[in-house]
Amino acid sequence: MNKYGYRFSFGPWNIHEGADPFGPPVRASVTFEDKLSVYRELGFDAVQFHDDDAVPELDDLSPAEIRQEARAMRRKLEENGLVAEFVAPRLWEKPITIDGGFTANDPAVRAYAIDRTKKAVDIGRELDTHLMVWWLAREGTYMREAKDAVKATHHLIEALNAVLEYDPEVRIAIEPKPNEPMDLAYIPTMGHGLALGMQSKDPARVGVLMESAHAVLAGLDPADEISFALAFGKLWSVHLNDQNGLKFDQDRSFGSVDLRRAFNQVRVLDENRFWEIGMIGLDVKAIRTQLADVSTKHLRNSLDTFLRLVEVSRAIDRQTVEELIAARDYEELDWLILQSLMGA
Ligand code: GLO
Ligand code: MG
Repeated sequence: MNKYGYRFSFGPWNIHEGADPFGPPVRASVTFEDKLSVYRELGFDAVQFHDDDAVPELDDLSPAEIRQEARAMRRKLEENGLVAEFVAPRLWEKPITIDGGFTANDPAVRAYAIDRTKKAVDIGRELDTHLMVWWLAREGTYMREAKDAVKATHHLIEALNAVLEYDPEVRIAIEPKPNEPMDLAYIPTMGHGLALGMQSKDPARVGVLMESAHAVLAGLDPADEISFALAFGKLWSVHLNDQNGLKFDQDRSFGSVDLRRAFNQVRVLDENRFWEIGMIGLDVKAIRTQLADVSTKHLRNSLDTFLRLVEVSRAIDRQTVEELIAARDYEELDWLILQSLMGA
């Protein structure tokens, strides 16, 4: 924990081998244990888990075996002075979920997706977190005519209800993304995620996670997406990162593309005391060219950028800002912000 009371998290997938669709891995794999040992060194408090990061091959294990492995993972966390932020069901890698899980046309696949998600809930209980994240990777289409979007939306609500019923304590944060891997995703924005949650049986237990790159890919401003969810008390986690325009999901270091955009995300989180609400999750990737022994710098940079921007935001004179707003002198306000970001 830092002096502002923020807690930081990232997922084991954020230390990675650097493969891309055009080339093989360029860095050796780091074992899960070695990854765990760098969290504290880098100033992080918590681990974001996919269900199979915590319990590999869980599809082949009995419920009792799953719980046992999850408990062993919890001990590893404790040994490293860490906690779990959330568990996310990984529904996008298995061949049977090639055309979606919750929204697959095949009812057997939909049943698998719900069942797998319940296993992820069990893992969360053992890891002492009730927060789940649903990144709805393949819930969409490559071909618009391939699924009935009305039915698919109902299937998503059915899945929410089944999981909310399964565990009265679980809270589900939907992580919207407009595309990739699918061409068209069904839940592209905060608004879609929130609307879906409101249709569930227990809207109080469905919220959202805002990822900066996903908002940019949807043509939206991440700070406004954050604010919209905060206004309803529904922002339960964030994946801060950066994104250079409308292209593949880049997961660049926070603030590395557009510092003003990063500043505004920090500003709205800080003005709304987010440190009392949730953790600052980072979902950042080292670029492919980075050598293995220095391949955690994207995490260090992102965390430091966040904390530096908290300082910048708090140092801006409120009174001056209010006077400029009252005078509608937004050009001077612009200059005040730019000067602050330039360290003037
Ligand atoms: C991909 C998503 C992905 C999720 C993670 C947690 O675009 O951002 O990294 O955040 O799988 O569910
Ligand atoms: Mg993410």
